[in-house]
Amino acid sequence: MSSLSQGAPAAAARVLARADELATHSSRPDGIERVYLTPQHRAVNHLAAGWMREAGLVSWEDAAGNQCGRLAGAEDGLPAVVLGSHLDTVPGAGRHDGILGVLVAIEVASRLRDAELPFALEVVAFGDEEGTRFGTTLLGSRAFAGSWQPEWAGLRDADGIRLGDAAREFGLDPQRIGSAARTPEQLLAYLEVHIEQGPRLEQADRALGVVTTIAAAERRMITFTGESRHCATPWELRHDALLGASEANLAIERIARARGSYATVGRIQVEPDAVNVIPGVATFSLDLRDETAEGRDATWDVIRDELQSIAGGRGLDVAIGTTHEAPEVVCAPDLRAAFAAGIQSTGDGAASDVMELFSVAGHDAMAVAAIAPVGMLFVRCRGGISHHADESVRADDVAASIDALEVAVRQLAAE
Ligand code: HGY
Ligand code: MN
Ligand code: MN
Ligand code: MN
Repeated sequence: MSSLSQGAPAAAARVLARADELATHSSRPDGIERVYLTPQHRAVNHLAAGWMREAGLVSWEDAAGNQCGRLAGAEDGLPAVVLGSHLDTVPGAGRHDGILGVLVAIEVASRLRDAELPFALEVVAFGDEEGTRFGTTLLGSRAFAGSWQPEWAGLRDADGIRLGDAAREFGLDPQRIGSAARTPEQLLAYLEVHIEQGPRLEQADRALGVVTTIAAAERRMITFTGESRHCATPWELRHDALLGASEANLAIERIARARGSYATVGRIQVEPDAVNVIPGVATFSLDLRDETAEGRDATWDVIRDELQSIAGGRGLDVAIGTTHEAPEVVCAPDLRAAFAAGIQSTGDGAASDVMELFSVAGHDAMAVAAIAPVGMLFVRCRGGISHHADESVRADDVAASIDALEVAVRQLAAE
């Protein structure tokens, strides 16, 4: 990569060092897990606030626990271009998913602190993108985008703690989380830098890529109910819920692969969970995605019919609950062009032939799209590995992403 800015390598080194520091704030000794409204969330908000202030931003924590920073534009009260991503993680996470976008944004804000932009420049570190603790997703960015649901205060984590009580413990007023909402008038655009979490950039030997759309996604909890019986029960009298769920899992894989959708089963729970008792109840989560809501829904229709057929064939009941639904999000053409110019400035191809790709992974941009045009820049990650400790990025790619984001923001300022 020939045309990096002079300060880019040092900025990239600072981003990687800060990512290492954030990684030390984990609720588990054996790896990274940092979830919403916990002491670890508090610790990384504090670090991010300090780095934002060092960069010249005014920093505050909003009513939903998102850490925000703002650089005023040429005048006060201007609408903002927001740069952001999330600081929470999945269990056993890597150190760059979400974190990279927040740290790169802080670097770019620091570079533009005296630029007298025709808009305010904000950095937002969202507190709950993954939904690890309470099972939903995008809680921080949905509050930011005005789509917080008051009933979410009643969500419970694996220990039975209500989100509202956790929020109070964290120092927030659970009744006011929704007041974190921004309005469309306050935002001009949202730009997010994120690791690709897939192998396509690496396979194409590209450092950076522009995101076209973010996949349509749905999350469901599926419960098969049969009869819990002694393991001495003859085969012909059994109604084994776990065998029904197991057959369903393999059918989901077969159907989704054949249709080019992405499906992942997890959070499997069995009752009673004993060695010598036939499971009467088996529950699992299903995360289903496709490039469009139409494609996702068509795949779901086939899966749902197959679940009914499996249940019928085994004398089971099947119940389905939807816990999350998001249509695909199309990234704004002018933001895609701004990122293309940014990539071109780093020497990673001409603007006309930058790599464009759709995001299978979900991102905070999906929520913010409700109130602002969004754009995303993907950064190559080794082997496409993510949601795993082996997640890693190259320093020169991080350097390029900082330059590309700065050029993109400057291009918006020049428009
Ligand atoms: O689920 C996702 O794709 C994101 O990592 N939250
Ligand atoms: Mn993630
Ligand atoms: Mn992420
Ligand atoms: Mn017995």
